[in-house]
Amino acid sequence: MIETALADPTVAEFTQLLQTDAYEMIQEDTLLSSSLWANVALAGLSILTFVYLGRDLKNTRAKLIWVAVLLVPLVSVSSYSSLLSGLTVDMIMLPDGHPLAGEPQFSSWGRYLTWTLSTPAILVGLGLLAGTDFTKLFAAVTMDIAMCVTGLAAALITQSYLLRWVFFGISCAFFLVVVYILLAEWPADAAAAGTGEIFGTLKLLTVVLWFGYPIVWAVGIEGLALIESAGVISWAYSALDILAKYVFAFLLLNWVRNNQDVVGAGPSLLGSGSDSAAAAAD
Ligand code: RET
Repeated sequence: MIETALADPTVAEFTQLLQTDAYEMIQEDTLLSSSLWANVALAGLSILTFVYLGRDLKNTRAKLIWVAVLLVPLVSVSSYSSLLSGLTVDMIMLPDGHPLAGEPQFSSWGRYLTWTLSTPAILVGLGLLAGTDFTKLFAAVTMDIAMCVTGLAAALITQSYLLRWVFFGISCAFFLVVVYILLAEWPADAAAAGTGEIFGTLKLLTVVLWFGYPIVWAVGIEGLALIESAGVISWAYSALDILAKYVFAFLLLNWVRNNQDVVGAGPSLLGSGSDSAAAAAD
């Protein structure tokens, strides 16, 4: 059956037509394309700034945080260029039951894909700042990747409206684990490492802004379609990105640069000794 569909030239032509439509839609929609260009420009500026700010970092942990922070605009510039070039956007047909079913709708699915790389970098930066251990960092990063991948699935499902929301729910569950780690686990680690104050500010910024993403998804074209303009939705994500990525990363790197001694004195990521050594000591 799949072979028959693929062999049918009308299916291939239809898909290609939708992709061409998506690319042309970006070019013709000033609101939409400006939301993408703004991020390409700011990501470029951030890369230059962060390279400059990281030039004389001394200790390993500070350098590691710098690598994580620098990854954020590096991924972003690739992400937004791919969106602009039409590579990671499509027109998709939403399933029956969806308020916009029956009409091809714009989807910038590449966003979810690139969050799979940028959000772990943010969490690695925060986890290192908090001086957390490898287990908690691993849990936060893997749950976060699962959140992005299931979010991508929710956005791409076209056969069932209900299934879109099921995947949205699964993604939210992973998200809540990340929020739990940020709010309940890492603050104590940060206080012990002497980075409690800056961690508190960045934690708050992160949690508040990250909640904005599922809200935009839910009210936008992908979800309930209360907002139907692809340009407005794209600007909402782009504005969140500007604050959650570049402003966040700048604040983190700037603090690390000015407090290298505190950062360097934090505990090792793998703890002070092995579990067997600890057990033997007990
Ligand atoms: C989705 C939809 C499904 C449910 C949830 C979502 C959460 C997304 C988040 C994205 C954060 C992105 C950032 C990017 C920076 O590069 C996938 C929208 C919970 C929290 C900070």
